[in-house]
Amino acid sequence: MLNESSARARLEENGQDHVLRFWGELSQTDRDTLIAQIETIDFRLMNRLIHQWVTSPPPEERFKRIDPVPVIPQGGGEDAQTAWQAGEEALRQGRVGLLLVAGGQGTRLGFDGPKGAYPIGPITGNSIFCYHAAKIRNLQSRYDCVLPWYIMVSEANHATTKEFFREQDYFGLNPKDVTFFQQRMVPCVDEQGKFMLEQPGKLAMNPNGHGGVIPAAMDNGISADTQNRGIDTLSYFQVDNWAVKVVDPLFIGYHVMRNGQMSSKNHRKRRPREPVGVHCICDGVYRVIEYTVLDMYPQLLETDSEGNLIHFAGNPAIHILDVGFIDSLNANYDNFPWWRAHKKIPYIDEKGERVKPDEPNGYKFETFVFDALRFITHEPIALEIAREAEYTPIKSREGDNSVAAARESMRNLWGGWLEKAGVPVSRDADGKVAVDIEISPLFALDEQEFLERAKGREYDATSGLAIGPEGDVETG
Ligand code: UD2
Repeated sequence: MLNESSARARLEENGQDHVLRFWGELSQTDRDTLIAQIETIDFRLMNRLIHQWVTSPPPEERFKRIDPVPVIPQGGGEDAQTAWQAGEEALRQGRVGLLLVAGGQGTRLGFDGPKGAYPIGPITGNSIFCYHAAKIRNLQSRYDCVLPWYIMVSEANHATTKEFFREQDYFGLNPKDVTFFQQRMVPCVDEQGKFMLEQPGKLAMNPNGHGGVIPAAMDNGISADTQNRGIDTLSYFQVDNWAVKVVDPLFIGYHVMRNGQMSSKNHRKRRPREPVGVHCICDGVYRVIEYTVLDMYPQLLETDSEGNLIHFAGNPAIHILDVGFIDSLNANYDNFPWWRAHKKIPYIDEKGERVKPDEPNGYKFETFVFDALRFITHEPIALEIAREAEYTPIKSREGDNSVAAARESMRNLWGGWLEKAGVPVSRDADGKVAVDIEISPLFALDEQEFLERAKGREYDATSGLAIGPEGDVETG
């Protein structure tokens, strides 16, 4: 453990000793907190990031060629059935685990709590975590396997996320198979590359991005746990995607059949500037180009003679990671790319006053999991998905990726299943489902399962309908 003088020396050496400017006024608890924060800082990394991204002109990448990533079509190619069987076999053998990233701050949604606790079900009020868990339970019984669920959280939501699971009795999952682990934090810096104080005795820090899942999996023994359980394949998804197939046998099958290191799903972008990354091959290297920098690569916005986007492969952030590949990435994590985001960061000024800036005043540094794709050495595996059935993220209050948009998408999907089963469903003049619908993933994960299980049952979706785990009608 650092003490005051060693912490001061370390800060002085790195030109950051201003953060101790209120030391004389701090309580012992605040002093301990500050020292503990300083102890976690990788100064070599921070000096590199400040040099690369703040004090010298930020690095700029240009590519000679950007090619679309080769994509396996929706539903799979000619070998779809073989892939499906290989995926099911891997599941039955217990080779598959789940890796969820849920450490983000969810600022855009404006929800006070972990994003996964958002009551997404319009009738039942069930949370996104509850939906993910119900899918896991269904798959565990379908394949008679355990799907250990590794959930990455951050300092800000670790305790609240765990408490939410405890309160909800782990949604019926075995707590031994649910592991929360915390990602690392990195200091925010001002426009001169100086660390910032969030309080007189606390540094402003942010989670190190979802790419932080790689060192965090190592730091927290996740990699070792998977090995003990005989798991070599991790299905990766983001907490905010309500529709996600937490595990997809077809996708797993392609991954294992082709000895994948990291595989990805992608969906057809709805418009050139949709806020999702684009999967592509840049000068021979598999990359995802983030939507925030699309203007640097105008070819990614081009369409063909029929108006279709050439680079259509949007990134819903659904991957499969081989455990050995995570270990090798971690061993070379020094080479993993970092990014900066220019943000409004509240801070304590020299006089000890708290300032809430109106304009961006500093930088947050992050790593992105999709950058791991750069390190794959085998042929990339990218599978196209139907967006409506697999990608309904909730990111903001309004627009494409809002709660309202996700609910609309899901009721249209579920409404379609109901109609196939002969159930009347209210639709509006545009043909969209006009009432709230929910179907518990414990009752049916997909249309086929729904049609089988709904046989002989009477439903009516003319005024809203929630079907519970046993097929009973729930009122919320
Ligand atoms: C991400 C992708 C974007 C697109 C989109 C799909 C980035 C930079 N871009 O955009 O290309 O694929 O997702 O939905 O990711 N998280 C952590 N720790 C962190 C930061 C985030 O666990 O330090 C989690 C967060 O809880 C969420 C996910 O990562 O589950 C994505 O974070 P986001 O919503 O901030 O990413 P977004 O929408 O900018």
